[in-house]
Amino acid sequence: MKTIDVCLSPELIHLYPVHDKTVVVVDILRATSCMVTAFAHGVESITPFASLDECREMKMKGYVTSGERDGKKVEGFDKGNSPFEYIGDELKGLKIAFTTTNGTQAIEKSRGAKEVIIGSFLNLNSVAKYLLLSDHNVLVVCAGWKGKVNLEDTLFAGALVDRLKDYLGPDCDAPLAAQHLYNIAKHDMVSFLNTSSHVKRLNQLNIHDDMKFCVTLDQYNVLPRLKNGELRLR
Ligand code: 3SL
Repeated sequence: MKTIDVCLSPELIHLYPVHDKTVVVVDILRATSCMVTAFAHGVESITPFASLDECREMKMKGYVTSGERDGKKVEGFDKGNSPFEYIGDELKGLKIAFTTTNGTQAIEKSRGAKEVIIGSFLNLNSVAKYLLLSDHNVLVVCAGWKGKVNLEDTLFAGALVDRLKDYLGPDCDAPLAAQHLYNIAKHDMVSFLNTSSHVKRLNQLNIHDDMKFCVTLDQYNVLPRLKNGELRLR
């Protein structure tokens, strides 16, 4: 049986050999939810950057610059980190350079993996279907918040473990813990997340609707994959 494991923070990734694994990077609030939404609306590619400066320089090469620091759009960038900014035809066929506080850092730390794919509740079914057909063991890398564990990424990991439970066995206790948490929360994730640290942070920025949207299941049938440093659908 193939296995599934969960790395609850990118700071723990050194504990997991990834060279032979499919890594699913998740940052529910809000980086990977934005990426999935952007691809579902026709974006050609997203190049993730850890640093602001590298990302900013891509503007000169014709890229749309997107991202945030501490939840706020970066000054001078074209787009921020709300999924609603990626809905519609405006970005169809365009290339995006993206940098965020945690999500793109988690992608950067996962680069040694056999393959890297992007997960969110919005494309949970596409992720699960792909992993079922893949030959590799799976590691879910939760972006967390500045190295700390968060509830929303852990819930996604639990949802994925739950969907795949008949086909992929847990590799340690983190997938089991995430699955238990998801089963407690699944009937009302919005209320469950209400006291979470990042939802409190986002509420201060008045973006409660983003959170509700980001916990919607199976909204889009897309699977972004990292190839040669950029995310694409093929
Ligand atoms: O850290 C990230 O990658 C962001 O998704 C954080 S925020 O939701 O924009 O605050």
